[in-house]
Amino acid sequence: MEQSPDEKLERIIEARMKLKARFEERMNNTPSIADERPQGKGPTNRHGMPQVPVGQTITQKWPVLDLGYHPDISLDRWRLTIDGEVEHPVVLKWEDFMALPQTEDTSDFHCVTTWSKLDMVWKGVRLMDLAALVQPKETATHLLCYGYDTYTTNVSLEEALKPDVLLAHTVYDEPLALEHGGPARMITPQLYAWKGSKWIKRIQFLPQNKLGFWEERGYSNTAYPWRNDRYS
Ligand SMILES: Nc1nc2c(c(=O)[nH]1)N[C@H]1C(S)=C(S)[C@@H](COP(=O)(O)O)O[C@H]1N2
Ligand SMILES: [Mo]
Repeated sequence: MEQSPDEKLERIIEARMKLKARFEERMNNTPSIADERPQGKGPTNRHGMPQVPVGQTITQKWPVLDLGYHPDISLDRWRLTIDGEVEHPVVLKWEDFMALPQTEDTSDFHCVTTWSKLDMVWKGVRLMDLAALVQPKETATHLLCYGYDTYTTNVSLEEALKPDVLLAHTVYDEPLALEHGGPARMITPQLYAWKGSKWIKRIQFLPQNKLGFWEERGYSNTAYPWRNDRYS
């Protein structure tokens, strides 16, 4: 039977509570929150880390970094598949995605090529809320995210379910530009930014780790900015 919007929201909220209980301790023990000797400088950020991670320089501009191909997906052709090790795989259309709980958050963006952009104002859907929608099985441990440009990148669930991980469609109150991954991209403020796929098309839950595009080419599997964890 079709669920009403209220029933859907209820289900997401309940599933979110369960996921939080299941992952909270692991999330709080990740290096970007729990490291006793984080490397970096400046005042502490909201996770207790120095604002500027080791080896990073602050930029006001926002450079564009990708494989050189910017796939232009119109909103009516846009689809987001969430599948793999989950109870309820879905293919979302743009309207379905925008009907999910929306989150605004201000966070920092750390690129492995040594620039950081602070206090970026994002709006989008929490990865946690998408996970609550599809309900990862007990066996799920990692995500592999796919972009419309053929990019892939992997993230562990204890990183992906953090509250600042968004599928963002808006930045500084404007629709996300194509060159920055619009209409929707993932962001991972507590990891180097290559972990956030631009032009996101598919999120696959996996029962084990699987390396993505850069991870297969010598970038770190884990990508912790306050450990200078750039290469494997
Ligand atoms: N789909 C896709 N996502 C991607 C990339 C890419 O090439 N393709 N590059 C990554 C890298 S290396 C970085 S640093 C950031 C850059 O995002 P920006 O171009 O908006 O600054 O996107 C990441 N996400
Ligand atoms: Mo990057």
